[in-house]
Amino acid sequence: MAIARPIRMLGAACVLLTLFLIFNLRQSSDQPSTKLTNGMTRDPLLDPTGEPDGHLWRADEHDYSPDSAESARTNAALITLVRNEELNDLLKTMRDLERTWNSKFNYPYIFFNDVPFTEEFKQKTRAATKAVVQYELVPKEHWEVPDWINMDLFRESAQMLEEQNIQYASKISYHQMCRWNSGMFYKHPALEKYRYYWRIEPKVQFFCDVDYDVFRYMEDRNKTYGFTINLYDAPQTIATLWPQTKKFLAANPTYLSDNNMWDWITDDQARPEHNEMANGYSTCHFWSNFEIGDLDFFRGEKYEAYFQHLDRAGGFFYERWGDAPVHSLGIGLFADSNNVHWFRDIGYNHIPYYNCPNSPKCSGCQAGQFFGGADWLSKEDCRPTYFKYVGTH
Ligand SMILES: Nc1nc2c(ncn2[C@@H]2O[C@H](COP(=O)(O)OP(=O)(O)OP(=O)(O)O)[C@@H](O)[C@H]2O)c(=O)[nH]1
Ligand SMILES: [Mg+2]
Repeated sequence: MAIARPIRMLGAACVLLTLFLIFNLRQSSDQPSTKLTNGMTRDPLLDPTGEPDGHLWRADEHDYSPDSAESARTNAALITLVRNEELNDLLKTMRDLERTWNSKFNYPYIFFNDVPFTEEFKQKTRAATKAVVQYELVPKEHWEVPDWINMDLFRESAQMLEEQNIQYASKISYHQMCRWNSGMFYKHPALEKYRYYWRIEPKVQFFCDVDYDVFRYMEDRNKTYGFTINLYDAPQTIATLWPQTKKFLAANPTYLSDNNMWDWITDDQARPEHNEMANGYSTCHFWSNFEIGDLDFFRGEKYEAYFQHLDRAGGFFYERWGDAPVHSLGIGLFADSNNVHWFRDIGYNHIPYYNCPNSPKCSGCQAGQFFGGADWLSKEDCRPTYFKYVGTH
């Protein structure tokens, strides 16, 4: 019996619709959460990710025992500014990092605090690792609000930021923390003998086994800075950071690196409204709750002069300049971009963003997932702009 033409048409339409739905479902499961732009249609973290090329230092080929005076460790430390109340979140982080990396290499931990650590904090963090652990008080003069800051002006500005829903705007300790992380941490005497640091925060997660010495990697390749996540900032918090930076550059034109990241810093295509509100700065930055860096860069003449200029300008208090955009501008302007490395193989999360590679060494995160939570978070991804202008190295 012949099937009526309208029924045939309906059948064909159903087949086409089903194929269309299958195609779309596959696309969205290939790319779980990120809307990439700038000509990038696929998250590079979906491609199989291995270790970096070249010689790597491994724990089974060298002496990395915790107390060895002759160990293969280079002069580097894991550093954390942390409050006593965050002990449990920090212990979780330490467990992750020990499991995936540090139980093999035993780099020392240095914990910093603006008040003394409790005995419980010391006892429990010591029990979480075989590595040496050190507890340091932040010197008062590194933490206190500088005397040129007008506290009435601070309160007024904080109020205005609060009205724009800027988190922690009136929390003075948050501003102090951002300033310390921007321009003070590398001046702490406990870091004097070290060249490299890896910054760790309570509550962050590590997902992938890393089987080589990342500090030796930095040293052998002459890397200045390593990151995992690249984001946009809230432009209201940094309205005058770029104008102040340009002022500093005008007075110190020779500081600019020949191979800098100017186009990433000043991009006005991907999010024009961000660039406008931040007066010429894209607001793109390395998310500094994870960073592996060369202290010699931060202690160097250029970055230190830059920090002094910013500190005098007052934006750590009158706005809410974060250490992430400040480090990023410093690195992006004064370092050689070939010496900045994306640690794509280090699976990482600080709520709500992820760096999650496609690798059998990882578990607990979804390859290519950039955020956890509401869809609008995908807008905060600045990696496409970074990859476009700087690269995926
Ligand atoms: N000792 C001490 N550590 C602090 C203080 N404020 C922040 N920190 C630490 O500084 C780091 C950054 O602070 P967070 O509160 O995590 O700031 P954030 O990452 O911008 O904010 P969240 O999104 O809430 O995590 C963390 O390691 C904190 O433990 C403080 O007043 N004293
Ligand atoms: Mg945090």
